[in-house]
Amino acid sequence: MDKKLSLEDKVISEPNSGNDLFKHPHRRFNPLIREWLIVSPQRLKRPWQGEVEKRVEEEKPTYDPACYLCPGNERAGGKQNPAYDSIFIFDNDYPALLPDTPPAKFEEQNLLLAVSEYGIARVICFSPRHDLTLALMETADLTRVVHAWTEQSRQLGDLPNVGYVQIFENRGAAMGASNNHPHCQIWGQETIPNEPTKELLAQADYLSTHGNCLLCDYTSLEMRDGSRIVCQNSEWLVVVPFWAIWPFETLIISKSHLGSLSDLNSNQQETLADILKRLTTRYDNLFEVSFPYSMGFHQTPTTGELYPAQHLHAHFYPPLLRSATVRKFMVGYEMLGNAQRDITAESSAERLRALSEIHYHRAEPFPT
Ligand code: H2U
Ligand code: ZN
Repeated sequence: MDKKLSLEDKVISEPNSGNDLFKHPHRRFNPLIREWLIVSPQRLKRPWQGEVEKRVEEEKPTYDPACYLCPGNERAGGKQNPAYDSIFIFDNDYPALLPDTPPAKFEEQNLLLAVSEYGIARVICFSPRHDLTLALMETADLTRVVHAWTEQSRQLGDLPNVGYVQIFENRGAAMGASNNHPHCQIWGQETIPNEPTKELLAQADYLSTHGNCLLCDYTSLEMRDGSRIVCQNSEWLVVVPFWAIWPFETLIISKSHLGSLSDLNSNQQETLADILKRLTTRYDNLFEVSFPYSMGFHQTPTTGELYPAQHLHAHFYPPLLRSATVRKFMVGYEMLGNAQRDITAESSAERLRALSEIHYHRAEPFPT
């Protein structure tokens, strides 16, 4: 090759067309954050000699006397949990952000910049049962979790100093979760964090250029195409996004143009619970292990401004790659260049789609 080809010089290909773009190294664009990633499907043939973690799945008790989050137990900070029987919400004993932060700012030569940040951090325990996960909870109980998310989003978002509410769950030691008890965190903070900021700008630009919502258009496209769909119900679509970075990354998108969890009606709350259970069950069934992930919702900021382009969605970022013991690391090229994946989004979606929605723990044993 004696000159660099421009994007215009490259042959336009249809997905699965004769020129096999998706079988060779290629770049894909993430329109939500306007960043590229590299897809290298040919690398799946390489041998693996890296770390192999032992898969140890010990039976968990329904109540753990040593757990900081189980009902009736004393927490690390010395407070005692009530004997709760459903959802339990408390202010984080070790919050990253504090409500009594004095406002202050520091700047030097446009090179050093620091600004105080106000915030409130809470923990939401999903269930009194230590041994459960979203996948193992009943849909009715999951609906109560969704209801707590909507109520907390509304409550924190209504506070005068809160401009953004971030809900997230770290599940499993592989993702740094400090506790096995089913729980998530919710932070209400003054400013909009980096990831939603990138998405909000991209969605606003898309709306002003195309006159439509980015994720409404993307939802229609994926529903027409079908190759990246994992599962869906009347209100929610789950896809491995075209631009997924993590091997089995998924995006849950509301089929209606809603901005926030606090906009959900009761049917949308119930159907969100249904789709969460179905997706997390598929994840667990993939390698027959309690699947680790970080997940969270991106919703409308509560700064008081209008964000008509913002479309409610949840990201699931699971690290497992080819088994219960081999995970993807975001290191090397990814720290210094950009994200890269081997398995294509379409093949990940195909594998997730083929899995049962009956959890392997709950499945009937095979007849012998
Ligand atoms: P993670 O599993 O995502 O780390 O969330 C657990 C949170 O629970 C963590 O932020 C808090 C930690 O500060 N926590 C308490 O507030 N009290 C405790 O007794 C234990 C953990
Ligand atoms: Zn517990």
